[in-house]
Amino acid sequence: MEEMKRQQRKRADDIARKMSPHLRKALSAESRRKAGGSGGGRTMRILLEVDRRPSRGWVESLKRGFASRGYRFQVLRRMPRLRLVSAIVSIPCLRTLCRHRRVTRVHLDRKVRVRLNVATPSVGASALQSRGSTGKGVAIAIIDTGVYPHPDLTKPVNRIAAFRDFVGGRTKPYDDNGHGTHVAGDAAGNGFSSKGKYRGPASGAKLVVAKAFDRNGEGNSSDIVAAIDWVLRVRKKYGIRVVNMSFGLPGVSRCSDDPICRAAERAWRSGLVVVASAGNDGPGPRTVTSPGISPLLLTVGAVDDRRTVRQADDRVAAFSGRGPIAGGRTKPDLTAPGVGIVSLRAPGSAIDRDDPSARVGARYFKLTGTSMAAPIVAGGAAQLLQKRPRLSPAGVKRLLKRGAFRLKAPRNAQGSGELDLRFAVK
Ligand SMILES: [Ca+2]
Repeated sequence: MEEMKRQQRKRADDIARKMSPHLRKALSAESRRKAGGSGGGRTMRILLEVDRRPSRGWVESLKRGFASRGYRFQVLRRMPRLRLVSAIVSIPCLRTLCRHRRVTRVHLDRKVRVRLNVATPSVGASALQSRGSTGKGVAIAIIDTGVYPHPDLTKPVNRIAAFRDFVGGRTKPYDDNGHGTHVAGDAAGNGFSSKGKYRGPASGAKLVVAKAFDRNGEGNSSDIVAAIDWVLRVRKKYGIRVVNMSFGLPGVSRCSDDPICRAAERAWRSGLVVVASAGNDGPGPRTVTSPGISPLLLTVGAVDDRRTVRQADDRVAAFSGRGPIAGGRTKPDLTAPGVGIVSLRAPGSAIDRDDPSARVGARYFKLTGTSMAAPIVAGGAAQLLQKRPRLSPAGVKRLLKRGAFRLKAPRNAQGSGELDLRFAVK
């Protein structure tokens, strides 16, 4: 009797240990609902971490095993490079999965949002001037709401090297939200439509765009990790060195609780500079969103440049996510302009319709948020990598931090300071 109880406890512990906190929460909410009398036979969208590359054969045998027990187990995607499988499962199946020896962790497939702050009233924000190198020969991957084929990206030559749609499966570049187009321009717009006035730092870089967020700026974790898996697959083909992630989940304290954060770290370790926004939940402490909470990644907060070229008067924006992160480590790593940033407009997109007052002429659009600051740093990283192609991600991070302009602000607000690429011009 005692032995049986002990075994039961151990099994329960095993299940609890492998479930991420959000999945545990969702499951207990589910059992409360059941107790209330509604439902039964409910399913959940999950992400499974396994201890090695999930082969097609292994996934098939898992499916057959569950089918024979009458469990629901519908595989959505298999991501071999990230050792992840996304699926829809019934609750009993979920518990059985947690006991599987090759399953190391099970996450809820959460909704993630690209996060915008309110657009500022029309003020003349200065775009970054190109400082010599333009990121030529380097490709930046952008995981976002897509990209509108704006002339500043497609003329005089088309620099959108690849586009993949994880939301609607379309093959030609589009952006029904507008966020991703702005982000692409923040990093790599060439000012074609403005005689060079509104130009991102990497105005000669190529772009590889994965659409993982829908018209409302909302994405499934499973689509985002699938996008990261794709970037890893095509990185050699397109020369990808930098990945931009202008999105984040609030309230995650450990990277191991968020499969996106884990996947981003894997991309970093495989040699890609992953730039993540700090999020717009400041100014309180511990407000950096995931994957920005990863100690490994290059996490970027936003400053208000106060419409002057000099950096001495710049201030960390109130909304910019602040550190520290778990273990008391400092975050963000850097800051960059993120208030009233003029970049590319995607005509007819959701944000374009929502706020016509943010339009700047016919081709540009003004937005505010750490979402804008991160790609400016991603563009800067591409410029640096053009000059010094042998730099590792850690090397890029170290140099950008060392060269940053120190503001009068705490480390957990500005990181090492505001991006300043002057050191690389010499
Ligand atoms: Ca300034």
